[in-house]
Amino acid sequence: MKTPSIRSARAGFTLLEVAVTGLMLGLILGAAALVSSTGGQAARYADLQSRVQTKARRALDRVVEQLNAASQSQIAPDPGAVGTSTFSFRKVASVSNGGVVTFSNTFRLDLLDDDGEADDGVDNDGDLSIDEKQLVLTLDSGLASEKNITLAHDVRELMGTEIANGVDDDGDGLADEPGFLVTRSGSLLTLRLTIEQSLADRRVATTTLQTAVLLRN
Ligand SMILES: [Ca+2]
Ligand SMILES: [Ca+2]
Ligand SMILES: [Ca+2]
Ligand SMILES: [Ca+2]
Repeated sequence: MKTPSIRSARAGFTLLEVAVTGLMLGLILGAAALVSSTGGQAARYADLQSRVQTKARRALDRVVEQLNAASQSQIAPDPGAVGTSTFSFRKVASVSNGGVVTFSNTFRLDLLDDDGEADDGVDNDGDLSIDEKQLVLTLDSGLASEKNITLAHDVRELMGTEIANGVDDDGDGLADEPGFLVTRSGSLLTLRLTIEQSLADRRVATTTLQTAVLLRN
């Protein structure tokens, strides 16, 4: 009488063990998939942050390279303390023994609508950024040889954490300043640039960098 009941109980445990094992396996696989998916998203975001930082650094490096030897007397309009994101400049090309200075052709920096984007409060190109800009350098401005070079795409419409509200959100003394801004104090130009891009899941990577250039007389 004992044997069948033990066998039956034994068979019962086996089925229960199978069920528990199956459940645990399911949970483990589910957790692993979740970790893998979360890890993938985190990696994609870290990659985007890295690319946005690199893009901002390279763009500012190129602007600084172009402004090397720019003359303080040849910047128009004068950025002053309020700043500007669009200006022309000329570099000191040579200085004669008698002190006569000659200047280069005119360069210009412009903050223009990014490719496929219009300044209309809407994300026209579907990249989740609204009214983003591109920073464009013009060589030989006003001449037949004039040439445009884009130094950076995905420039945020406004600097850093600024939103269009007439208020200075980031506390730098300027309200609603653009995502690329140059100010001047004495012979020192200060340049700031914000690059921003989003992932499809709407996570946003933003980098704001600042650098300075010493102008020639
Ligand atoms: Ca856009
Ligand atoms: Ca737009
Ligand atoms: Ca501000
Ligand atoms: Ca603001």
